[in-house]
Amino acid sequence: MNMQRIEVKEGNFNLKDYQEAYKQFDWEDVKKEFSWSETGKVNIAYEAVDRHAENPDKADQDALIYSAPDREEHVTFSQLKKSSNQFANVLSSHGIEKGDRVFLFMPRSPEFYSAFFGILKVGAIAGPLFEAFMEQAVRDRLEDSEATMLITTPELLERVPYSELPHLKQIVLVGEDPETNEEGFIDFHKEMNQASESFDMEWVDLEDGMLLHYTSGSTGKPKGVYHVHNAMLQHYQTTKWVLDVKEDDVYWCTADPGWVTGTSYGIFGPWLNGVTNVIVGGRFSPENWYKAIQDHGVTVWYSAPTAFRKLMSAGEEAVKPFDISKLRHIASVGEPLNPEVIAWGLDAFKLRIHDTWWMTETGAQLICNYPAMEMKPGSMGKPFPGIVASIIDNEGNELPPNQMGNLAIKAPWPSMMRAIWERPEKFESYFLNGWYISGDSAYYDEEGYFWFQGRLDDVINTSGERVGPFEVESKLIEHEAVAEAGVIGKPDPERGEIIKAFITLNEGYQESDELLEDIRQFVKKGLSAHAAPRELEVKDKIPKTRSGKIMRRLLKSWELGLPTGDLSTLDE
Ligand code: 6R9
Repeated sequence: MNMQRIEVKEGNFNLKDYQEAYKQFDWEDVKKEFSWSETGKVNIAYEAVDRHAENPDKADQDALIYSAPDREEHVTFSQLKKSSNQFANVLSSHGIEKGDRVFLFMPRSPEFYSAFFGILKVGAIAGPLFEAFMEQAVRDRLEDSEATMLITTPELLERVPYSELPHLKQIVLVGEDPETNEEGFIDFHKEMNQASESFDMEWVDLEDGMLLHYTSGSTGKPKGVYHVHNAMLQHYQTTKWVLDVKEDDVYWCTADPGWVTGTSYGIFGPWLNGVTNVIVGGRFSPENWYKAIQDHGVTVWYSAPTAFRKLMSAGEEAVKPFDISKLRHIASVGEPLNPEVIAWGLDAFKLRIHDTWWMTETGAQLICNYPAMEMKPGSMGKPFPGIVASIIDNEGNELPPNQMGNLAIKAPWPSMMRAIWERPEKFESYFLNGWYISGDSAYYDEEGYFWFQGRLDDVINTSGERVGPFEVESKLIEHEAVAEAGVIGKPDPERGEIIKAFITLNEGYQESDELLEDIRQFVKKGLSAHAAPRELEVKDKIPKTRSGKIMRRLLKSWELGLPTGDLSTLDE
């Protein structure tokens, strides 16, 4: 790799001195950006949609560009205000009130966003689900949240065991001609057509609930991460400074709203900033994605390492036929961003890919690379102003630079989860000495850059050396034959654990003993002898979650023949 650091460029966050900006920052100042700091009336739907619809300069700007193989639609802020009002009226007429849980189980579409904001406008709590969930995953989430209403499509209804969910009283069907004779079924289009376009918004408290995101740990059932309207402060400010949006940008976040990235930055971040938001339906392919960037003139793009790696493996040839010259800023989240991917981005797009670190529980970005900051490839960057991050030991003491430990954040911050649904003891277990414990292991260097090592459960201890799977995976994919890699520790009587790597090969490469040995030597020379995988196995696919995370615990269960635990978030 040729670059240790990559130089800065201009951005919204232009205060030359990060330390100074960090010291001066105050969340109280961000409040002044919102009208509720004067009126006292709060609803995130107002700030994201209605506020722009009421502004003559913005009302007719596209809020949404929806683009799927069979459908393309532009929705202005004014139209989104009206359609979400209509849905809020539908909800009200069926008795949905503040605090009720209303879940969405449907593909992204203009209807999805009208429904989503309709839910928020009545003060209810939205629960978005991945459309690919199967019955058990849907059941677990609706049961735990005691959701009273579900919005879904006739096609997906067969995966909803509604007769076995006593709290679920009503189902809204979004479809061409849904059969809604059964009691409790509501025809979305029919009722929307009859509903008024004006609605008296339910003004709520900053600390009132707006979102329930279910997330799976390595063990046990998925947990409901509960977020409140106050999160808007951080959605707004991080989108402005880290994703660097400006009013005339065309922004594309590739994440599904079933994943927190698809709500915090696929919905709230761009719209709180009044930016045109592109939503692309259909399947991933390098051609479809580059075409979307070209056709809609995308300027700011937020995606995930798994996608960038796929694009990288398709090669620079795949991007050549498309004009993506409007693109000016790229960011990444969900997994560590391999330095190799950053180097490739500099070649293929002539742009830096900015890594950002955060979690479902944190609600918004916490540790980031900013346009106006020097980047060290492989580092997730520095804490956002207003955020105190550190590395602590298991007793809650802060560690000095360059020591691996628990990545922790001083609680609270605006977008922090406020509860785990109905599980107060689980919520408490996240905190130690006033620190939120992320479950990730990391260290920071003398210059305050944070370096991700792995989920704590994933860190490998081989002959007394702690090895983060990420650095081994990153080195592996630098090898020309390797497309993707997942690395685990495999119990070994002599060494505690040995490193086992699962890899997929790039097109044109055949598995052979020589090739595997070559890859091993490549890691040994490039990283260290103790980090070189003792075992290498070629797979067709590396198992990943729907948000693109390598499921190392699944690789491990397979390897050891152990039960696989909750697999609801496993991608097909
Ligand atoms: C937003 C999101 C959270 C976990 C997190 C960490 C991993 C996310 C990362 C990253 C390294 C990054 N993660 N971003 N690891 N570098 N930039 O992904 O939320 O789905 O809850 O996952 O993802 O392990 O703890 P969520």
